[in-house]
Amino acid sequence: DSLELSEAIRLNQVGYLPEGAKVAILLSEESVDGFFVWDVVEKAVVFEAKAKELEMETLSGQRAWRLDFSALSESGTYEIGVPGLGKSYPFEIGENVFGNLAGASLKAFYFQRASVDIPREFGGTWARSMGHPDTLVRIHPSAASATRPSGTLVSAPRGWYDAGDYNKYVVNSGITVGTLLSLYEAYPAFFAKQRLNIPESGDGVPDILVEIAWNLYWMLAMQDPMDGGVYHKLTTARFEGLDLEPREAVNQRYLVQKSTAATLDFAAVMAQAARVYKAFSPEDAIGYQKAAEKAWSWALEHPEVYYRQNELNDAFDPDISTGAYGDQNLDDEWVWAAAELFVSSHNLNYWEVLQRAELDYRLPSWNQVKWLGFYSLIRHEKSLPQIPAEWMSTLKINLVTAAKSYQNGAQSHVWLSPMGAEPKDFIWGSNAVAANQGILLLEAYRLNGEDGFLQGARANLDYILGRNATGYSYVTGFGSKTPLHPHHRLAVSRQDLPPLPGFLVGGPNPSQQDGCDYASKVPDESYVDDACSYASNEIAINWNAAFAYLVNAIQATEEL
Ligand code: G3I
Ligand code: 9MR
Repeated sequence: DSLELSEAIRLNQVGYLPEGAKVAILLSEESVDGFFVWDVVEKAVVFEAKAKELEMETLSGQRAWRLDFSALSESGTYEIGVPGLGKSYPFEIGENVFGNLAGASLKAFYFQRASVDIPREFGGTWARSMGHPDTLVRIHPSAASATRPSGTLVSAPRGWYDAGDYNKYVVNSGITVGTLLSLYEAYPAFFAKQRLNIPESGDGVPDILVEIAWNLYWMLAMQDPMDGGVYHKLTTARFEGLDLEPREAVNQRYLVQKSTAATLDFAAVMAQAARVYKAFSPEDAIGYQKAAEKAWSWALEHPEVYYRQNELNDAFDPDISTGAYGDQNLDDEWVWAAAELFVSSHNLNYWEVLQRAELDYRLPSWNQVKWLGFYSLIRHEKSLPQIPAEWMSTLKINLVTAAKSYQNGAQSHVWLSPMGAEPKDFIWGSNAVAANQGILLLEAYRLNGEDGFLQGARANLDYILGRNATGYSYVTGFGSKTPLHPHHRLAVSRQDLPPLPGFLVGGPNPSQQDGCDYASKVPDESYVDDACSYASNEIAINWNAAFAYLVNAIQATEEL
């Protein structure tokens, strides 16, 4: 009880579910004997065990010890104590330990809404005035067409801000919405009950779907009604100042060039939305399906319209310097769109495209969306008798094999999570790599019920929430040591408030493209909680979607 706090004890700062693995990692060059778990409320030691030295060292060469208290399953609030060394941050054990976090990870999307006030009733401390009505968006010369010449004003309101910036990008919106719709499709019973306290709540539609519809409304307006092509993004020419509130960020916004990537991602999302919303708003569902088919037709006619921002700037004014999301390989976008359209329509034309696809596993990211489509095929397998059993079984074997290899990776390094086994995991947005690995493991668990896959997914949640090389719980507002200065305009412009809660920051990224002042270059330590750092400390909707999937699915699985 009299021990001082020690940051050398790394653990999930939110907590652990009652059954299953509960492990903390202690960094210590000195030999460690035992540890204990202290019940903060009862003021009593409730568990004692030996620390076990790990064979591996951290990437920066520190000695590490495994503190395993899996046998403790009683609900409560605890701290870990190591005699002579210190105590951990507090954490909980309980059946609903991730319930609030699961909700907050989705409520975060509400805070990202463009074109609307966030009133106190729903935003609490983070109430704010609306910004970006987006009713007078200008057609950029790169997007000019006969019916919409350069300078034409188009209305494309609502949607979510992409990230720390205020722009809206179709490609990144695509994977975000696809991930969230799949989360709903995988665990509908859980979402029938979950409440997010958002304005349109309570009319029989699950809140997660209500929130997603806010973004679908905007996405529909990104399609040119004349030809079905989809504009790549809605953006200011340059990023707005970092300290501007939405209402103060008033530079002209543009619709920029149509692209095949945006159009295919749009087709995928709209096709998935068509089947998901059918039961709740049949008219919207019909509109989504039509939009998807129209987009697909445009893509067939324009299969190679890439978004290349430098070339665009050579040809048109004003120059555009905001997020590019410029993907130069669209094989995976075709597969994703074809898969979602096939699941929703059963039209064999789409199956022909799928048939030609390579079935190798690829971890999803904004520029690699193939397995969003394959997860959907697997999820809907029973309603797709047209697919040959052998093809389907190869797909599932590839999924399980990939999951197995991530699961094995967890034994190879100090943090005992699938995340971090490979240095290549540490890219811009590495925390979303962890989340997407977790999603894969959960998909594998759904396929064959092997407990190791579920434990692997949970280990990545442990990693994200504090059992890692920096000791941060990487989600704003959840945990004891958590980002206070995210690269998030909504937060930077309101220094009087704590950062908005429920946001996953990008995480360790040794490329350090922002040139900020990092304390370490070691891949898993290369993170700085400074608003300067867009390469390690920004927030983004695609990352939050993957995280929301992970934490909601883990909580949902516990409640099944
Ligand atoms: O594709 C190459 C790969 O071949 C190479 O091996 C690897 C080595 O690092 O780099 C890969 O390219 C990276 C690319 O992402 C794809 O992963 C680039 O280095 C990296 O700089 C790039 O980062 C992207 C970043 O924008 C800069 O363009 C992030 O993924 C992306 O999440 C981020 O998105 C931004 C938006 O542009 C603007 N809004 C905020 C958002 C989040 O930061
Ligand atoms: O705020 C921008 C962030 O959303 C992007 O991810 C990042 C990389 O494209 O760029 C940030 O904007 C910075 C710009 O690139 C360079 N000048 C400083 C800007 C931050 O205020």
